[in-house]
Amino acid sequence: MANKIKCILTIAGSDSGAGAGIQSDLKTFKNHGLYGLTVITTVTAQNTRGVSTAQSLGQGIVAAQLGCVLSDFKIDTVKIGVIGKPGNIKTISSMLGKIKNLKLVVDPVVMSKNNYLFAGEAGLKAMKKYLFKITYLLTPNLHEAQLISDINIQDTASLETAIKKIHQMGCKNVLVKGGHFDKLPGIPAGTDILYNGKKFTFFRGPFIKTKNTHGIGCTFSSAIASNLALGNNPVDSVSNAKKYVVKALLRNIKVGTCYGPVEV
Ligand code: PXL
Repeated sequence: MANKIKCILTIAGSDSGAGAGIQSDLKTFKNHGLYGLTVITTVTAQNTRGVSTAQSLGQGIVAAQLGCVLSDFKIDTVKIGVIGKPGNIKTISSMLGKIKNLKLVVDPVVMSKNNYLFAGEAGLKAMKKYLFKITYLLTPNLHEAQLISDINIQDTASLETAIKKIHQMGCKNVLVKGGHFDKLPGIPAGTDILYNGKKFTFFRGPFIKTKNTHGIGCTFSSAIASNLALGNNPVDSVSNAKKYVVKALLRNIKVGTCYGPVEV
């Protein structure tokens, strides 16, 4: 008898430094006992110092990868990171839209730590038009929440208004990650905020001071997706994923010369 294993898919960019994107997603899936599948949208040339350059793949090869995965493996949970060409978004959304009870986690990555732009205005516009409608859980950071909502977030009240506005764009759950909340009065850094259309849940956690944070956003959202794939609800999924990320931050591995990756 063959052993069964649950599948999960990431649609994202490749990081040659293996700290973020496809590589971090696969490690996270493996650590959750899942079989990870990949659709690569963009190839980045990067190391711990940052992204040097990147090339997005054409819509044909992206759609072909997704077609091969969906036609052979049983998938109900998908994580999306860097999406590449804005034209990909419509195709990916319509292909994923056919999956019944899809649990789709979208990390709306706009730029890398060293300001390499992954999604410009056209990308954000396409996400709003096609992707958010089928998104189960969106994981923007403070900067991305501001860009998506077009609200200048300065305090708890404006943050809550922005989250509600993003929720109205169709995402069933919105989680704003608190890595940048040291710049926001009223909310302790290290707090993440989830909104499900009815209530806000605050996840408090330690704010760990380390330089080695590369890939933290990817790891957090793929740990959430892994928990959803395992059947946990959104609140438990975020809570478990937060513990996973804290464990990785505390491990604080040192590879490369600059911002080392977050890895359990
Ligand atoms: O952390 C955002 C991110 C996502 N995906 C890829 C990246 C980065 C940041 O550098 O390179 C491929």
